[in-house]
Amino acid sequence: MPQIQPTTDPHALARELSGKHLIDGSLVPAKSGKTFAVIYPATQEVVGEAALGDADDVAAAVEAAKRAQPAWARRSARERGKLVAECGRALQAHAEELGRLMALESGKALRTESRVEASVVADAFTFYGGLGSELKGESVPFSPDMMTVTTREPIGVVGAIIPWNVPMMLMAFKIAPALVAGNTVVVKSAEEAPFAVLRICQILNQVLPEGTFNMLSGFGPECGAPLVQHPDVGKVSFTGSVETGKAIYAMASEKLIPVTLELGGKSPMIVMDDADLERAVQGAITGMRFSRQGQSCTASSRIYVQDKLHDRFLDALVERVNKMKMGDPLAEETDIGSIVSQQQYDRVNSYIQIGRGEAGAEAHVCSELPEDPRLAKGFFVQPVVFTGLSDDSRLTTEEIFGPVACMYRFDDYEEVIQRANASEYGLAATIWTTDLKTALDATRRLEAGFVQVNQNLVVQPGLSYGGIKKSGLGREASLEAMLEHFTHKKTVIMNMT
Ligand code: TXE
Repeated sequence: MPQIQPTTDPHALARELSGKHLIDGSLVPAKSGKTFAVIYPATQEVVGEAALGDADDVAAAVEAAKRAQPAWARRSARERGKLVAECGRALQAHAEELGRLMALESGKALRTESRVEASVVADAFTFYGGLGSELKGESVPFSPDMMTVTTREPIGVVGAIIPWNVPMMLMAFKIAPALVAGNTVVVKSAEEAPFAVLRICQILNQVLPEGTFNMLSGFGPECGAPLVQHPDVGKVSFTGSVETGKAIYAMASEKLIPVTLELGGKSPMIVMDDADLERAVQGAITGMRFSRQGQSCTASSRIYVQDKLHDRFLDALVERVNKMKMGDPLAEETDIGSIVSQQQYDRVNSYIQIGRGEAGAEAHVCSELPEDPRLAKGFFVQPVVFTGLSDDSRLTTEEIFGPVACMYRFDDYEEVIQRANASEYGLAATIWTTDLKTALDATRRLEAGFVQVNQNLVVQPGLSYGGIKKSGLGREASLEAMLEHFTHKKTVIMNMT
């Protein structure tokens, strides 16, 4: 396989990757020959055509993965790990190109978002590559005449379905552990952002054996559903909406296969009166992922600020967000890029309209829309901080997935814990306080899979990540994720008598 060279022109790369799946080590067109358009959401210009996958393409990709799996599983876990770590190094060499391609197809700003995502991807491969020797079992002292041990076995072919908001990172958190564990993989990319992940596959393809890793582009019902339903797919890992997660869970239940579901959130951020104001405001900006137009499942979209600090916090937040520059996602000076698609743009705007119409609610609109006429058709939404929303407002209860922060005033700690937990979701939560006792109590009582005190770190390789309640099932990004979600445990009993 000739080594592919990094390029800095994302437009040329999108054209080069157009019309292709990656199956069995080769870039191939869809069996139907059909494609669909991919746009630059900052301008709506068509940047390429992705292969339109369907059940026939799924069949070919799963067959390739199934054929490759036994030989891959026969390699030692450490050897698989070494190859996965080598993928990490290759991806690092392509990080800039991947960041640029991501900015082009998703509208996420290059400097603040897309480039950062590309480096986490390389990091995830490096992290999991080092975990080969952790695929170990236990010895159980069951009887003096018997040797009783458990081993970790690969599941077989894993199906991964990814969304468009951080597709490269979410793909890495699925496929790197799956591969180290001895599985082979078929990924379906998100229709909005198929090229950067396809480029990653091309890079992996230089290192990994043919068929271990396959990628299809296409739409959910036509390409995602057949992948979940395919009889040879033994596990599905999905990130996306609650509705689609439920549909995938139902399909998987027909086959009785395990699933991991990461389904978004409505994460609370609690700011106590004694918090460090500066840090908390910065935490709200990072936590809301304004730089990604709020398109984050962990977004701190419900911000509860205690009475005494409330007004100062609001002023400081609005002032800071006002300083963020919205503009061309590919330009270095841009802090905030565009929303990913017309559909998401309409959806976010409809929530803003609902909020504006709510009695007592006030919208504090921040930052400026880009003036550049080239971006006139782009899906840019000005960040909004709402105050005065009711606890049962749709903006309080539903995931908006846009740059819309909802801020609430509270007086009493017990009251705010209840309000924070009064959500169908349970992905992330943060508390900001200088009182250790309050901090510790909150970490115990907040209903979320990921709780942080005085910080808002993004997902990192090594830290288990996932939600409770409607935020999903299972964990990602950690050693536990590899062991629990990409292997099955086998008990082996040897009678020595
Ligand atoms: O999600 P979908 P969409 C939330 C967020 C967003 C909303 C809608 O609130 O506004 O979901 O986004 C594939 N069988 N999140 O419509 O439909 C689809 O092709 C198999 C939160 O983009 O869930 C894509 O690859 N697959 C989230 C993936 O599922 C199917 C990230 C996600 O699409 C399918 C994204 C089917 N029947 C959106 N239907 C997070 N947790 O971070 C669709 N897909």
